[in-house]
Amino acid sequence: MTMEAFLEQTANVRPNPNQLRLLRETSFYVFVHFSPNTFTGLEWGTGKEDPAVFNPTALDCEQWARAIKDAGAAGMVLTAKHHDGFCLWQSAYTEHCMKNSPYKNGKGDVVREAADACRKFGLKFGFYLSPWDRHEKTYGTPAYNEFYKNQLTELLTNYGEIFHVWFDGACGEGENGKKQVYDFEGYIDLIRKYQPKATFFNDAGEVRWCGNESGSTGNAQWSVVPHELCFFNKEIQTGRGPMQGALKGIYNYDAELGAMSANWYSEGLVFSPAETDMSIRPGWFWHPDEEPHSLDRLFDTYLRTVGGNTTFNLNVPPTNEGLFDGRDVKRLHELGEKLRAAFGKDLAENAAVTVEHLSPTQPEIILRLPEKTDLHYIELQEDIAKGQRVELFYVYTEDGPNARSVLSGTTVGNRKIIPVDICTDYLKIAVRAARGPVEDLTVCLY
Ligand code: FUL
Repeated sequence: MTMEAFLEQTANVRPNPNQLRLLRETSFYVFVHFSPNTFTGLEWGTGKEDPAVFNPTALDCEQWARAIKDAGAAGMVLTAKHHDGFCLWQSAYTEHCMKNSPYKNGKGDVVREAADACRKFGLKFGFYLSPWDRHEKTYGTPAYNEFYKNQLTELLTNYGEIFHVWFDGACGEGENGKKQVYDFEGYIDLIRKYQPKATFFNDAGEVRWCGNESGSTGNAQWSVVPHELCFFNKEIQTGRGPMQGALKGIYNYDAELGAMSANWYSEGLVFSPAETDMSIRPGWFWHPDEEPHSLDRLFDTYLRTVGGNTTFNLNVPPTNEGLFDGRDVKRLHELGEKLRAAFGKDLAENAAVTVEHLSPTQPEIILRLPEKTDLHYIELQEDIAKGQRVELFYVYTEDGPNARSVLSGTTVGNRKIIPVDICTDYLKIAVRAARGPVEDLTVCLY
């Protein structure tokens, strides 16, 4: 294939409807890590925990949902089973589950309570089901894949609509010293069958891992990446790159995937947006002496993730009572307040906007405000339904041939939020390089 033909195909790699919905409607959601670890203080349970340790005395999933809503997040992803193998629902396939917890005399179902609370508060509900299971005896044998699929089916069929399924890539040894070969393709087929509107997360998934757990994101966040890095995306949307599929030395956990100079070597490109997952505290599970991160850190992470063309999955771990810790509830409230204050009113609505094209790949969007205005954020959005194209843009606050740009950026994608400190009545966003025609670049100002 010629470089021209490949570039044109690259410009047209598009999200499927589920990916599009996730990016547009649910780009910020809350992870909830809850398991026997909450009671034993561990981060990775051994699988030998007595189910009786799981005994929340004041469980209130509506309290979680209220706090999630307050933060401005749109969904919840609950750890239905973590690596220790304990299931937060009444699984027919294991005794290592709520059947043997004292909670509601063995009749409790935390997945049900969390799903119901989400519906009541208008949140989407999803779950994490750890493939690595340190309790289950069949782990490490083909029978385990059947066991896992049975559990996955229970979760996919009994709890209403699921928006997101989280497949942890962790693969440790089981009791028998064996590692499992996960049948991810079989797992994904079940999602397609029972929850056709759900996205799934995996290191190499339809929603891919950003490569770290600290909330860091690359400067150029591409959702269009080589298939060999995100091979659980079925549909390759281009032909083979002109350099004949010779991509080497880049892995799916590396930052800044998707640069064109590497894409030429790929076996074909897929649409696979990154998810940034991090915890509000140092651990994924609740530990009484840990404190939530500062508001500044969380807000900054939001800007870099949701405002950096990734989704943001912020973990908030319930306490051993079964409540979000008051310190976390406060922080979530502060985050919501700060987001509402920052992005409540789009000042671009008052501007006269004109668009000029130096060429189809080089539009200039000019905004004239009625008076000099303090700007704190410039937000750009490509119409991601049509693909991700912008590679380089400049921002000017003056007109004329001698004007110098005040800042520059690379990719835009679904949403690019750029913190600024500018007082101006004139702003020009000038795209200088793109993979194809840029027709629908939206600018919001805050
Ligand atoms: C990792 C796990 O090992 C951690 O415990 C946590 O669940 C994190 C989200 O994923 O792979």
